[in-house]
Amino acid sequence: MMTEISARIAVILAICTELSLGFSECPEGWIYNYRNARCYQFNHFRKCSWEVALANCRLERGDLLSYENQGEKDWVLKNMVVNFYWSGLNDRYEDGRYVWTDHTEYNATLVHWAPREPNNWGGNEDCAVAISNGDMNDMSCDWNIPYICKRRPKVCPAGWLYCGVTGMCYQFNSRENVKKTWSAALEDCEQKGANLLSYQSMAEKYWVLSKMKSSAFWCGLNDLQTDGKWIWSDDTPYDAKIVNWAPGEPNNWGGNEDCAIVIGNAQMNDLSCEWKLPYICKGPRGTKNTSLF
Ligand SMILES: [Ca+2]
Ligand SMILES: [Ca+2]
Ligand SMILES: [Ca+2]
Ligand SMILES: [Ca+2]
Repeated sequence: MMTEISARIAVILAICTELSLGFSECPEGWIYNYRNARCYQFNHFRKCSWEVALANCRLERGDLLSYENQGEKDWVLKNMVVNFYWSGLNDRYEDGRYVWTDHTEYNATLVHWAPREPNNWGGNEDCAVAISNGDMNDMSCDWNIPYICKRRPKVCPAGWLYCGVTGMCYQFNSRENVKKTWSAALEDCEQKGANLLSYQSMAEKYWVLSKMKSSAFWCGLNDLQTDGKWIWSDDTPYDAKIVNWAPGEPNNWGGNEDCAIVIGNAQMNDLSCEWKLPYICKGPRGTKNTSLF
């Protein structure tokens, strides 16, 4: 049985990875390259000097383009729509010694200069452009030309896990001293700019299960308003296929079970909301204006 579940999880996680293609972990206007987990901003039509380009990238917690491996370079070239862009490659500190601004190691195979380049024309070419045919050329840093920025994806606050499938952050609160009743758990998540866990897709559910390691956690599912009518606290639509109650559940035991837990075996159960249990917050979908994200 466990093997079957693990196999199913493995399959769905594989699908997750594929699905994550459609979800961006990057700031608006940046595109995600899932192969190396980096974000890129292609400024095809915004032209500026090399120094301004570098400053612009750094303002957005990034750097100018670098080539770390052939796969990355191929991907970048495919996304170019004009002939050349500023890269982070430069020899401003020591003529002829080229370095990347983001400290990527210089790899002569990847850099591949155009014929007779770098020629340091006029003794004044210290910044390199990446050409759409894969070559590079040194130019005067003062030219106003398009540029490409590169950065790491957005990360979650410390103690939260990022799910590429949903683009959201999750906090698993399972330590003995943080267990809470359902409403106290919801309030805690809201104060963090989040909400209790919801499942919007099977992919999300299996991602959560893969991080859960055993135990049971409060999620946002409840029938507090109308008994038997289950709703998610963050207004995610209820989907019976995704919820998957344990056999004989929800049984509203003692007429008093209105809050649901997620269990490590992918099933759910209704319990009295007064139990103090571990809980999972999911953000940034919050009902209060405070936000960590
Ligand atoms: Ca030079
Ligand atoms: Ca040149
Ligand atoms: Ca109930
Ligand atoms: Ca029950």
